[in-house]
Amino acid sequence: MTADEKYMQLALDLAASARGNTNPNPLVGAVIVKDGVIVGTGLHRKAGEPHAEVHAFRMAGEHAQGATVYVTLEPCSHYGKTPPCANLVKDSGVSRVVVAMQDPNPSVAGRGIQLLRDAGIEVEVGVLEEQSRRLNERFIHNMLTKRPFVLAKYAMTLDGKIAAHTGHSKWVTGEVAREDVHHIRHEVDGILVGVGTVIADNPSLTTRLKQGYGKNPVRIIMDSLLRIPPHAHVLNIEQAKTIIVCSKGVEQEKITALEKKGVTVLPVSREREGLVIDEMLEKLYQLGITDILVEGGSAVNASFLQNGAINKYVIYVAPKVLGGRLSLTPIAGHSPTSMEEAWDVEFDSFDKVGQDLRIIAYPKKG
Ligand code: AOF
Ligand code: ZN
Repeated sequence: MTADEKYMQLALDLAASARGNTNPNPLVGAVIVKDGVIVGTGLHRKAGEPHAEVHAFRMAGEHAQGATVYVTLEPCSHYGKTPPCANLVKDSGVSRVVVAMQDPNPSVAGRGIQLLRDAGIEVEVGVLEEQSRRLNERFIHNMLTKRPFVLAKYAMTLDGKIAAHTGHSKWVTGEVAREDVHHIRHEVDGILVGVGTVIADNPSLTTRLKQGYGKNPVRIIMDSLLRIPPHAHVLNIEQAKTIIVCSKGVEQEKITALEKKGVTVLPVSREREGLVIDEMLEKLYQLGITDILVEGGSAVNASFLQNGAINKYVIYVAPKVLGGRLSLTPIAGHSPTSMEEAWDVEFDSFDKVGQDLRIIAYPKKG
């Protein structure tokens, strides 16, 4: 690792520590180094609070003169909730700026870098860029598509089953893997299941972490005909907010009854295969949902897959073999006739979590 990479890695680590707290804003870290000494560090902790650079320059004070600043994202050039950081960097007296990646936000998009270069400051872009892109995969997707970033999560046996044919599935994975899922729930804005899962399991879809600090995502239930049972746990909005996505044209009385409970009802168009996924995602983004953990069942997973709407897979594999022609599998939907119809993915990582494996994969690009 070069010295630049070492300091950028520190900035990335600082940024990552706020994972789940900055939505809809990105995760950003900054490190200021003068003569080999770290004189300032900062990170963006929460949307609406100061940007990473502000904290770092406050700490560095006059030591910023002639220093190098490392930032994981191009300093902003716009007046948002806070004034532009590029001006702050320009006026700080630093002599060199190292940036991991350009800001995909159309209000910035290279203008921050240009402003600094125009001021005669040396700017280097692209140090640990790939890591920075991974760190802000959700933010980048939001900026480019105006849709939430979708994570598909399921837990299966070694032979690819998620439940017995009766629907019994408690439990596929062990305690450590299940706790891991609660960490993801804490980080995302929304958690989505189909009404079939609500009817079968009556889950509460809240975050239950041993440490006790978990935030609850908004619960999103796909229920085109509003079949949700009146006493479903997810209709108790004292625990967490709930959005029920139904088909346009369902009876108004059903909608009103749910709205009286404090639930948001979101009608979207319906096509032969079910609710129109892209329209739903667009509307959810407009409601402020920047990422969604899709927790099934297999019909819901299939509609996301078939619409090319899965952005990341988080898959747990348990050291168990269930067998059974009628056992349930993670993704249902229409049955392909050949392997050519398979969706290609790329493995990113695999880890052991307790007794189980966790595989992270991404849809293959291009
Ligand atoms: C952050 N934190 O450390 C940096 C950001 O609404 P605002 O004023 O907070 O601006 C948010 C935008 O600022 C964000 O979309 C990104 O383009 C840019 N940089 N944002 O939240 C930071 N450096
Ligand atoms: Zn800024």
